[in-house]
Amino acid sequence: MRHPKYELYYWPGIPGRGEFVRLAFEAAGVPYVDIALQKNAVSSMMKMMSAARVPVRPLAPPFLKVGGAIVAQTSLILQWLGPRIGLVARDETSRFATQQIELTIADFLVEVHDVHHPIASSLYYEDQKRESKHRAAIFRKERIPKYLDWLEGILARNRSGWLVGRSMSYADTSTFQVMTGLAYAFPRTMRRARNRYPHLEKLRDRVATHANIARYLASPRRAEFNESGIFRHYPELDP
Ligand SMILES: N[C@@H](CCC(=O)N[C@@H](CS)C(=O)NCC(=O)O)C(=O)O
Repeated sequence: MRHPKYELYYWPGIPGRGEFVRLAFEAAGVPYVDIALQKNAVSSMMKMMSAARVPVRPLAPPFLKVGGAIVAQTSLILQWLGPRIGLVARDETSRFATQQIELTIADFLVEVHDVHHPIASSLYYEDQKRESKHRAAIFRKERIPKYLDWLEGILARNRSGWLVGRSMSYADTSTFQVMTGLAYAFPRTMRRARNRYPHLEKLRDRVATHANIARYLASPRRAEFNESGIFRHYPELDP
């Protein structure tokens, strides 16, 4: 199948929200140009955001450029891309269900980010540590179970082992990224909760061992978690 040239614009050096789009391309085995891996990635991205000849320019990365069109917003990028790269079911009900999960994951990502930046993204973590600690305690106790119990319940009801329908979708690759990100940022919390999410753990392993994803994870293209991204490991936030 012939594909257009897909160019993914995102910050270099962090997985962030860009990784959710990368995982979709990698799972589908569809080639894409990762601008974050190129020289002058940030200036190319900034230029595209401020000067693209499109009626609606992106407010923030990630965004995808395909010919003269630009699609921003992670969930929308995946919704747009899913059918084009064969990473979502064909029927409308399943497509909406997949996107419902993706939008919910997007909500969760905001909360994950706000654990280490509860006051403002423009301030350093060090300047909001006290508030972070307070927020992290509630996040660990209430918010992780809220979202993961919900995902676990979907998997428990769908006998295929995937979140929607009978094959892997972008909701599965995104859930994989959430589970690995949480294990990186909150290893102690996640270890303690291990028995609570058997279906999610199985899904994470199933995605990780999918041939295309396994190849990607072992490649230098995989963006590793670090303390500049959304999922950050600060031991004091995961006692
Ligand atoms: N809702 C958007 C959020 C995009 C977003 O927050 N991007 C971050 C990086 S992951 C960013 O660069 N934000 C800059 C800003 O908000 O000023 C999405 O899901 O794509």
